[in-house]
Amino acid sequence: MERVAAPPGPPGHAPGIARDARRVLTDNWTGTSTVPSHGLYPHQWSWDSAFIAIGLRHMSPLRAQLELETLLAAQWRDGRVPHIVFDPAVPRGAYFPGPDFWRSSTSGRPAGAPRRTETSGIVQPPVHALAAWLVHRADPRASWRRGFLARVQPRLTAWHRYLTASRDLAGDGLPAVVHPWEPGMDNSPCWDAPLAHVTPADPESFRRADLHHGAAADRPTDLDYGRYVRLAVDYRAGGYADLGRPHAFAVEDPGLATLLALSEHALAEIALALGGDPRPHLDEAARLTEALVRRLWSPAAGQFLARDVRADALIPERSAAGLLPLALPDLPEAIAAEVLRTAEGPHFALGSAAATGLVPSYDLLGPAYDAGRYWRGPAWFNLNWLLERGLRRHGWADRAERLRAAIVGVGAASGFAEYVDPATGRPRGTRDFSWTAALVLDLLADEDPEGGLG
Ligand code: 2M8
Repeated sequence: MERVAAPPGPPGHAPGIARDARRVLTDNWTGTSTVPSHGLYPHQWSWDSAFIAIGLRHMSPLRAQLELETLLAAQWRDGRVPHIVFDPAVPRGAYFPGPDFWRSSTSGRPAGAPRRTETSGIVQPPVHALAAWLVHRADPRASWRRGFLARVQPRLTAWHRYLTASRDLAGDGLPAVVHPWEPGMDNSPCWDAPLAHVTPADPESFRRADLHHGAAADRPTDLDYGRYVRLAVDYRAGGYADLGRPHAFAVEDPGLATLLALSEHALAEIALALGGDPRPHLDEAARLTEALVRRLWSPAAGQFLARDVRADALIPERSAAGLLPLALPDLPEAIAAEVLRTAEGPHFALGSAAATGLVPSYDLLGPAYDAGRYWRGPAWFNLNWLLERGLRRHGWADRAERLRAAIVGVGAASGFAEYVDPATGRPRGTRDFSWTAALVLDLLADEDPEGGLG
């Protein structure tokens, strides 16, 4: 079995890794933001930019601020932060679905899409307030000088309000996603059942661009792609309206809800720093955590599960998103202990000496597990970075340290791969992937990793 090199020692012993990670972020910088990777993803992606800013702050706090401000400048009037901001300098056909597909400046007008910037019409998880707070703390003087927090605060608040108001499709206090790309884990087996009744778009009606850059065996199938296109076409036809219209796909995802609650904690810190009242944000974070436990916690599974809103039922598939609530400061300790037990058990093998120590994106024992295909098994660095925070948050410092070393070691040895086989560390997807480099850089930095949160 091919195995990737062992993790390195403490942060100070890895100058070569930090240098290589910085090089990736420099090469992928466009002047106002960072592409996830030049070939496969040549525009700005929403949650990528948040993770990228978290790493960039260690090499250029100013660039990290710009990264977030560029994204937020494309926010729609209804508060949504689009999942892609298209770079007009990139050839139209370089990525599908591109600006000609989403047609945000026309089809998105009723929802307040910008007139001059083309974007997609769906969203991704709200990691942005957390990123903004961490970026501010990296160089508070530079941040105050530019009025960074004061500029981003209203936009971040409107973004959260969009998710809690316009996306509470079940009326149960949790935001729902209306497309499998919105939780960021595009082709997770969790979406197989809710997607099954979606009629795929005619394969002749679109042309995939991803297969020019990625191996077909690593990427979603044509059938799934047809369904993604159908859902997006229908959403566009409805003017990207959320409430009061039917959605063929509507799911509550524990990963997205966790990141919203975590970002509310960050908004509380931001409000306090700006001389405001943190309480509304702390109350909102507590409300979200309570709803997460009430609606998505499965005592039988020992983890959080996604909920199919149309069927009003939990989806019986284990995704690593169901472990992420560990990152929440106010998660009841008994539940946190149970989640840890599941993470370290046979389904996820966190810290396993027989593997890389990274958690897979999907259940190692699940019927759909595939070590190489996108979000159906491979280990992703952003999920592991969030888990590392969760372990530390709940006082499991030794485990956090082992996971930190694994992320840094496997990330660097894989050439900052987009994702890896969780057993062997074999790189998959694209290389020199921005958020892998950024989060490795972040874990190499010697600082207070909590950023004061909680
Ligand atoms: C992947 O998603 C895009 C669609 O948004 C794609 O497959 O073309 C996902 O891994 C997503 O989480 C990520 O943000 C994006 C860019 O890295 O790529």
